[in-house]
Amino acid sequence: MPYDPANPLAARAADILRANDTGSSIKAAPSLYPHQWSWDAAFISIGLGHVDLDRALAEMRHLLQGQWRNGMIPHIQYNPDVSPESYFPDADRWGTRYASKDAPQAIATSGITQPPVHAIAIRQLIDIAPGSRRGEIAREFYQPLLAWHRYLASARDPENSGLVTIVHPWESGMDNSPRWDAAMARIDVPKDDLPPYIRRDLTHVTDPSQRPTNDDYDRFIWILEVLKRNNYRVDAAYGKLPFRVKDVFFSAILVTANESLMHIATLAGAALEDLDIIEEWILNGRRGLAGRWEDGRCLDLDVISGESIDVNTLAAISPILAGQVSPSVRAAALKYWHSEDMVGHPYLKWQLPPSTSLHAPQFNPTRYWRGPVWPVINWLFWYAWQRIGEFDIADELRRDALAQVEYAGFFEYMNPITGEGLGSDAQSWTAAAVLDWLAG
Ligand code: 9WN
Repeated sequence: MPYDPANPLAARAADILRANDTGSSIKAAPSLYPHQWSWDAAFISIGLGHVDLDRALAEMRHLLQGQWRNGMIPHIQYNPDVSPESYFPDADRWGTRYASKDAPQAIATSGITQPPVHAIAIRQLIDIAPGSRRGEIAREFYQPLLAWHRYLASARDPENSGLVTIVHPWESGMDNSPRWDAAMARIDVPKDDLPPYIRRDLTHVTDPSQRPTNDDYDRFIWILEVLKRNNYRVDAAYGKLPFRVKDVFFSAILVTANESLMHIATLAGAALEDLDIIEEWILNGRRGLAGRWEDGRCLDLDVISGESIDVNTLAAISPILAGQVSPSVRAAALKYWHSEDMVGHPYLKWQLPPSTSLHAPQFNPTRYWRGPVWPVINWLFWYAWQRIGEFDIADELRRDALAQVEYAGFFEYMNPITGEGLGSDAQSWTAAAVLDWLAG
């Protein structure tokens, strides 16, 4: 079903994307996030494709202009027209063009990355494009996406485990999740060696308790500093980096993205050797995830301590994002999903997954990634349940997720108990998720 401007929710969603469009790229949110974020751009393109396919493709093209020579897609591409005072860390703080030979010189970017939703987005855009354009789109995006996935399979997996190592909590996309607490607590920030900074995020939210704490921020900025002093060479400096985690959520998205890449490769007429490589990445990723199951949950691995990260969050069922789940994985995921840790908790306003279990000691209904429901994450799990054939769950999820946005507005995240909208209003990826739900 194409975009229907007569549907008021769809029309509001499209208006948000239009209002956040700077002409060259779409801000992740009007004031809190005034630049182009990597996985936001991919989600935005998925929703925007229903309204304007060419604008959605242009969004991905713009993002890829900032791709590094080593294949990495940086997590932020800075808009040169936006004041450096509107977001911290600003482009100068990263200083990527001076510190790294791999970074683009003419475009300012951050020096870390985010989950690889991009091939999924391009595949979705190919699916809605007219048949006559599909090959052309595949050919345009195939090589950059292949280079991106190759970077993740090599620089980010020196162990060849099939799992991606993230080197900063921001790379996970779930930046302040309690999954990172133990690894973060170990980082002792040398305050006299941390160049001073001013947080800008707190000026854009009504209540600072919805955002990370100052101690968290010191650590976020200290890891940035260490990466910069190592010229953003994650491969060369791997053993020295203070935060290294095999992130199962990121790794599961990569498997799905590799399946999308396989489709794009085929349409683009890629060489057979390429298809073999992508197939091996998929199998290796699934093997890696299979090895992370403990007591019915799939757990991240703290590479530095060698320990599993035992926290009840939605990431525990990440392997369903990787598709083709075995009967035992499906059963474990279904059990966890319906349990009180997830959508089965009686206090929930809607049956939507909280980012952290209400039973977890770290649960906080209003703080960033520590409890709230994120519409964009609902979209990902809706997509995942459909892919593995759990259509009833997917339908219920879509219905409740739309009801939540109708109730709260297009917020970045919502209180799972009261339904109150939190973080940024007019968040682009929330609008995009709604557009895709209403189209499908
Ligand atoms: C840091 C833009 C981004 C999302 C992340 C979300 C939040 C940034 C921040 O906003 O992170 O990258 O400043 O808190 O956690 O997933 O991409 O929407």
